[in-house]
Amino acid sequence: MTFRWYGKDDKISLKHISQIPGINGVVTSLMHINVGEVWKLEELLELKKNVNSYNLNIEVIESVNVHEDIKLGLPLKKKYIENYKTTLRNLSKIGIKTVCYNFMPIFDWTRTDLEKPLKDGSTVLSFDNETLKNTDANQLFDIIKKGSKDIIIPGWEIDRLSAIEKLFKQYENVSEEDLWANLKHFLEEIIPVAKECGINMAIHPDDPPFSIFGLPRIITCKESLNRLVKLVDDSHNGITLCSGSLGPNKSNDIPSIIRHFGAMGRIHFAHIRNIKQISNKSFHESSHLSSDGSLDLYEIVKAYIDIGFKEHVRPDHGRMIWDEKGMPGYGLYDRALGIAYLNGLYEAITKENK
Ligand code: CS2
Ligand code: MN
Repeated sequence: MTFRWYGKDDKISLKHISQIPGINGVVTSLMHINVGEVWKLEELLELKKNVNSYNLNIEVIESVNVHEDIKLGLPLKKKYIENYKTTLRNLSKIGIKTVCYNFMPIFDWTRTDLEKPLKDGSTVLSFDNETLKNTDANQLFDIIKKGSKDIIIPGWEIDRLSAIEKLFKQYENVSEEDLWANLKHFLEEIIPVAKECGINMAIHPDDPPFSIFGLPRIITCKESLNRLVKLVDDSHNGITLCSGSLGPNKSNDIPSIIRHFGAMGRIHFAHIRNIKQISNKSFHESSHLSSDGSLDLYEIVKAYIDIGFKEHVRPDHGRMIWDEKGMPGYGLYDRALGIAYLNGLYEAITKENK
C-alpha cells in the first residue's frame, strides 16, 4: 500500500503519511523538473534519503511525463527519448522498479469542477460533459487555477497554458492512428532500456476515457489496453490499472479487466478509487465506499486478490473533507480513509479465502 506524495512542497508530511495503517511507501516524482529533461541522480539520491528517513520507501515513480514532441512525433523526440532513457537508468540506480506515465495529448486528467459540493458538504472533482462542450481550453485552465487556489497541479503547469494554442495547432493533423504509431515508437525505444534496468513501465489510462476538445485519446478500454500490451510484447510494457479513470465508461467492466491483464502479468501498479456515473460522459468522484459510487470496490479488491497481485496499490483521489485545505483530490483525510477501507476489504477477503 502506497500514498502519493508531491515532494517537499506537499502540505502533507512524510510523518503523517507514515502514520497511515499498512503503509509501505510513497509514490512520488521530481516535481520541479520540466517535462523532457533528465532527472539527475544526485537529486534522486536526496529524495530517497529524505523518504527513507521516515521508514518509507519510494515504491513507484509517478509520473515520468512524456514530452509532447514524442506524442506528436516531431524531430526533437529523439533528444527527449534519449533523456527519458537516461532518467530510467538513474531511477534504476536508486532501486526503482515501477514507473508510471501517460500518453494523453496536452492535458493530463481533466475535470470541469475541482470543488463540486456534495450533500454532506465535502467537495469533489467532477466532470460534466455539457460544461466541457461550452468551455474552451483557456477557460478550463481558469477553472483549474481557481479550484486549485494557485497550487500547481501536476499536469496543469502554467507553462502548458502558455503553449496551448500552438499545441492545439500541432495536434490538428494527428489522428488516433498517428498517436498509436508514436506510442509504438516510444515503447520500442524505451522498453529495452526498462528491461535492462529491471523497471516495469506502467501506462496510466486516459482520464476521462474519451476524447476531449477533439484531441485523440487512445488508452480508454480493454481493447485499447490489449493493443497497448502487444505494441511491444514484453512484460516490462504494462499498465497502471486505474479504476477511477476507466470507470466513467460504463462498458468498462473493471474487475474483468483486472482479471484479464492480471492473468497476463501486465498490471504493474494499481490505482483504486470510486466515481459516481451521472450520465454518459459525466461523473463526479466519491469516497472509496462502494455504496457511495458506481464501482464495486469489493469486486475490484477481490479480483486483485484472485490474480495474486503482488505489485503496489494506492488510493487515487479523495474528497476534501473536515475542512482540509490543499490540492483538490489529494488531501490527506479522505485518501487515508480510502486506505483503511481497502485494508479492511483485503483482510476480510484473504481470510475468507483461507
Ligand atoms: C490520476 C492521474 O487521473 C488520475 O487517475 O491518477 O493524475 C495520474 O497520476 C497521471 O495521469 C499519471 O501519469
Ligand atoms: Mn489514477
